[in-house]
Amino acid sequence: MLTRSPESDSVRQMRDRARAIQAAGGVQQALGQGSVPKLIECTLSEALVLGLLKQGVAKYFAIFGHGSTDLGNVLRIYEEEGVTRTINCRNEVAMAHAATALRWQYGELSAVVTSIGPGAMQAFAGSLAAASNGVGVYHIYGDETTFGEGYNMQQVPKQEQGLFGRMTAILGQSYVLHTPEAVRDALRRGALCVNHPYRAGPFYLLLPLNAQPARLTVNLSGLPNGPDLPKLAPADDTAIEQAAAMISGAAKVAIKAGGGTRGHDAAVRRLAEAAGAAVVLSPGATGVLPDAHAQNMHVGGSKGSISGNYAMAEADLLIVIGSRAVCQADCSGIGYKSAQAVININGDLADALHYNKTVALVGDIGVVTERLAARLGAAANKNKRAWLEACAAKKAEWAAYKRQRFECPPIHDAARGEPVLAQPAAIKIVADFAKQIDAAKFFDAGDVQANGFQIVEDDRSGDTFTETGASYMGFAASALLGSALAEQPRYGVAFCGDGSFMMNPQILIDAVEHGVRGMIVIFDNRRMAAISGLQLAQYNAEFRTSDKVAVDYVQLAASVAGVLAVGGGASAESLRAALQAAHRHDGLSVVHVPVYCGPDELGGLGAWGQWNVGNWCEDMQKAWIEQDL
Ligand SMILES: Cc1ncc(C[n+]2csc(CCOP(=O)(O)OP(=O)(O)O)c2C)c(N)n1
Ligand SMILES: [Mg+2]
Repeated sequence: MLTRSPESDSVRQMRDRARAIQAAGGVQQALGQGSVPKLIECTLSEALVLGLLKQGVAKYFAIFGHGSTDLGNVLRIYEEEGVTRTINCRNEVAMAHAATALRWQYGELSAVVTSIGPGAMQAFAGSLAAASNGVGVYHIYGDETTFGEGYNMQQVPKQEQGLFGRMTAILGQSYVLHTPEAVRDALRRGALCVNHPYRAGPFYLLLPLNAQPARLTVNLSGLPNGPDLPKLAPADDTAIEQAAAMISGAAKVAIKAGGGTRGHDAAVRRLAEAAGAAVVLSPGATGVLPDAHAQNMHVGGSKGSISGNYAMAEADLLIVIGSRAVCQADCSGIGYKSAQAVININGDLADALHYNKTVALVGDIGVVTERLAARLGAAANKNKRAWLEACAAKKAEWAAYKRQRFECPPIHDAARGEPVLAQPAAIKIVADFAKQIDAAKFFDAGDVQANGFQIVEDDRSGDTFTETGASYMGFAASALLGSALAEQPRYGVAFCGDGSFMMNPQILIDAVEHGVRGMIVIFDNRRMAAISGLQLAQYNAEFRTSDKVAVDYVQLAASVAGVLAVGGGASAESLRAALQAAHRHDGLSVVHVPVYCGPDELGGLGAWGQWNVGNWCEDMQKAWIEQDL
């Protein structure tokens, strides 16, 4: 039995501070009222919690260890006084994803807390998703002691100091809190990193075991708030006018809307309509233009679509907005075969100058896009009619192609010996259901993700969160946990492959423990089919991308008290019924859908672009060298 000893003076002082902050409604307010003095003496752990509070961070995802017990004790007391909330998780990769999703979906900034060593390594791995999608999250890891009295268990076993700090600094920005008073500087750097206007990412705070309980005098007024930055845009109209003239003079204009356009729906639409441009979406930008909008050509890129890739290949003028030109988005650099010039709208100088022949419009995407649209004359879109008609014909072709697959009856599956739904048909049913119940959709990797961004028909950004930056298997299911700490949680549906689900099944327990309402749909083709598909396409043979172990996912999920698990069956009707039953459950539900895998072409949605991978590299690179862009 664990017992608590009476609280020491220092703990009582900490509790009093927490109580005063709670009563005042925040650190700043408590300072204003004088209920907490500006200069206090406390531990580094508490100073960090107070500094984060000033930046609006009061939510923590944690797996504690010997590397974070002191910080854990502060979080316990602050939670008991109603100031912070900490939820305990079961896998650091999964909780890093949850924190990423909380910021990405709801805009709520939080911190991930781990122990030293393996816990930190796992959270660090998971933070690739935050880094790749430009999502700001604080990561706080226990770190080796600063006295160097000998190796600490779980540190990197080398005669070198600060190795975790160096490792993490490669992926994001990092600060080793070697000196407790440095917390002020660390939090100033962190605030900009996690709130950066166009390149936010993870900020790692390394907390040495012996520094956590070290006491310091901290000036609460001196701890930095989050940055309050104005939107930036070009100071004069020279480049905007140049871009407007290029648009008026071009016959075939395509806009490539990257992930940075999310949330700038109105500006993108206004520019597209004023410019008479076909809009091609990056996989992560579905919904930025309504699906049915005549100028929405759907996704374009290595996977792409008939219409999206047509518009990319044929456009003579390319307008890139908020894209960092990831291989999947621009066919590894050879997607714009006819483009004579580029207008690139981006906050980041390097991204804005990624292509040659570019007029770079550097600044806030919404502001710059609106300014360019306003500069276009009423006639700018008049000479684009033939182009938009050709694009519309391709969109109709893509719609018919998709419809054939959506309406495809169950196909005989060799592994199961019976007919089951093909993955595109099953995903479409679930995506339609999610729209009907106004749920957020999450995707992570594999054919489920690729088919997913080819299928979803969003009318605004913010309805789909597809982790296209890192395609991190396990993100989708884990992302549901973000809602556990959201102020106003929205029902979410995670679309998971069987392979991806088993990367992070911890959500089954975490979701119940922390009261998540949502659904996981497992599209089970008994393999990592996206990779089997690549192997077959490239080398005509698959290798080690499937196994022979039958798993009863319904029984597995149902073994967790509080989870409702249902079989989706083999038909559209049975799947719809299962989704309804699952949605009625007030908590986490899991729907298992067996899906077809095999050579039938109705089992997939095809790949319409190129990719610099495997045995395609030689041809791809030759084409890349020969093109000027
Ligand atoms: C953590 C992680 N490991 C490996 C990969 C490489 N990878 C991409 S898709 C994929 C297979 C996905 O299988 P599954 O989730 O079952 O989806 P399916 O393609 O079968 O629909 C793999 C191994 C990855 N993206 N993430
Ligand atoms: Mg699979």
